[in-house]
Amino acid sequence: MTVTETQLQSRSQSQSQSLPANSRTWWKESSVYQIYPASFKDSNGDGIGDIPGIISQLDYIKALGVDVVWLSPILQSPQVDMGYDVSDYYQIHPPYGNLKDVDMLIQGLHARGMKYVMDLVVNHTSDQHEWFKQSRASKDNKFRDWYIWKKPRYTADGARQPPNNWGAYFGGSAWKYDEQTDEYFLHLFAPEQPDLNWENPQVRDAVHQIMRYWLDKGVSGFRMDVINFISKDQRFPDVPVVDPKNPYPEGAKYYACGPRIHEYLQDLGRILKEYDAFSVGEMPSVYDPAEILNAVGFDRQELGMAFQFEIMDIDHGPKGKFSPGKFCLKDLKSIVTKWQSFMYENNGWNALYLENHDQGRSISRFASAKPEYRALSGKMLATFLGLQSGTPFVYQGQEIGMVNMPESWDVQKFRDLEAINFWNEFTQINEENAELCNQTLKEIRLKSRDNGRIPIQWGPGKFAEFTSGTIDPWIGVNDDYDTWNASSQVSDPSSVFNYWASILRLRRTWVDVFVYGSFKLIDEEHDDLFVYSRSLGEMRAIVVSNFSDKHVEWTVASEVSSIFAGGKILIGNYEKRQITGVDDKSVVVKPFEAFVVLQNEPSISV
Ligand code: TEU
Ligand code: CA
Repeated sequence: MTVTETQLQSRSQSQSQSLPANSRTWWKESSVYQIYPASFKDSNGDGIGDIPGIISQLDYIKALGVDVVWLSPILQSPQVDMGYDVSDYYQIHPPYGNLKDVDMLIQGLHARGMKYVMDLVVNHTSDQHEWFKQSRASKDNKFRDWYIWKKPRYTADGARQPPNNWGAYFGGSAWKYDEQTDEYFLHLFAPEQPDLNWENPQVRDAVHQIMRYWLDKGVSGFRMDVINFISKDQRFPDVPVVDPKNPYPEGAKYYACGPRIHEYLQDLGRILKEYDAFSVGEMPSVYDPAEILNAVGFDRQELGMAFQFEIMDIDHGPKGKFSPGKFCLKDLKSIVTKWQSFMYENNGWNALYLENHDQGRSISRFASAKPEYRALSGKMLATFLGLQSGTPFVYQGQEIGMVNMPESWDVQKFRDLEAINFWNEFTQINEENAELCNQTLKEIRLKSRDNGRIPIQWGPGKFAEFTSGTIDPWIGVNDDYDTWNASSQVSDPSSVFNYWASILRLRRTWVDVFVYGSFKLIDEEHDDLFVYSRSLGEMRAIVVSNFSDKHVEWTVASEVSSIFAGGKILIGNYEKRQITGVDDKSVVVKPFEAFVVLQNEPSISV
């Protein structure tokens, strides 16, 4: 239930007198929709999503009410890591389309008042990039120093070893031996993704040139892939081995926000500022807001915002992503409060997200995909995330409540090298322990990247109408598309799609409160409810989210009881949510219920 557009529109004008604590800019007032091109819409029947397919859905994206569209990589790539292995920064991956299609996409977005943000993958390239082919050709090739080459180490009995013990994110050592020149090269991800050597000014210049080329073509900014990994500790020291079963521990302490990171980001920031461009840096393995503030502080002129991974890593166990960990609301409260308060108080900015192409679906992970709770959960999570301080990111399919792959899917249906490599290695080491393998498979199904790469469900027709052809899509389609699809939701005012659209509209309308307002956690100790307030000047909103399947009798915290009395419900995911009068000391919050109460809305003539 939402107030009418007219009411909302006329209210926004009366707010602008209040001066927010934080600097104002367009990308803080924007929301972003992330598209994974291979899985969005296939226009030519080859089972692979493509740019013309995206163009065919621009009105759908516009109807959601987002301002920016970020595409995961579309540049030429052998697709070892779905385009996060670029072999040519100036050409488009042919199955996705060509440069003309990109021009059409940019025109189509601009015509609808939206912008295109490109995924910039410059911590590493593909091993098929011409730079790397040259670099590996010989030690005196002029591209040798564009990558990170080191001599082998040897054990006492002469066995050749990698230069250090860092592990790669997709398994094994982060170093690959190259016979031709008797040296190892660094690859933090797959061996087909050699890390660029940012110490080399020619590498930095080449990246600056790539950025300018695409900005001049009408791209409005960048999502920067693992951009905090580009500066490595040049000593390349070993990491202490804690688990003898894992000889290659993660070396992030020696490359996450490394020694020269801010020097490099200042260079990028100068280019971004020239174009008033959008920027979001992906920054894994950094949990200290102060460290990220050094990159996203408004006065730092480096990046606009960053994806931190604390929420994404919240249910990782002690042995990493696919080891059992437990999602706990109290942890979520402390993480969100830390980032919301810190960035507000320090003129930084948050990138708000609960899903992307690397993560399990948030309804399955943090709420409930059970039929009776699925839509409620999608709307509750939209309320919880979408009204925080920061720029909200909606990942394709999240707006229609897509959930994880079916439990019945066999490992043969997995497509992502991260899960496949991990599962193959894990079952080899633990083949006698069936119970442990089954438990791990359950964790993979919950958190695997494939969950976010299942084709978008457009309609009830074959292959969920993702493809026009008869060729099977490159990855399986979920088995719930006959009832969960975009076409049934766009025209349904009570759908998850239209609820997301209402949340984004609330942000646009109550800019002072929901974009620039302060954040305060309410009732910190509650086990099931996440309640927070947003305020600026006299205006205050209370956002209530029930993360449980229980009816919760909530004794309204005294600090908000007055709002409950005099406030107005702006939105809720249950019909006819009534709020208590000031003399009622409690309110019953229903399973996965969310609602928002606004107090002291400026008096307006409607
Ligand atoms: O992901 C970086 C990253 O940290 C991932 O390893 C992430 O932690 C993991 O996928 C979670 O399971 C970026 C891209 O988003 C990812 O798709 C790429 O595979 C990776 O970089 C290498 O480019
Ligand atoms: Ca296609």
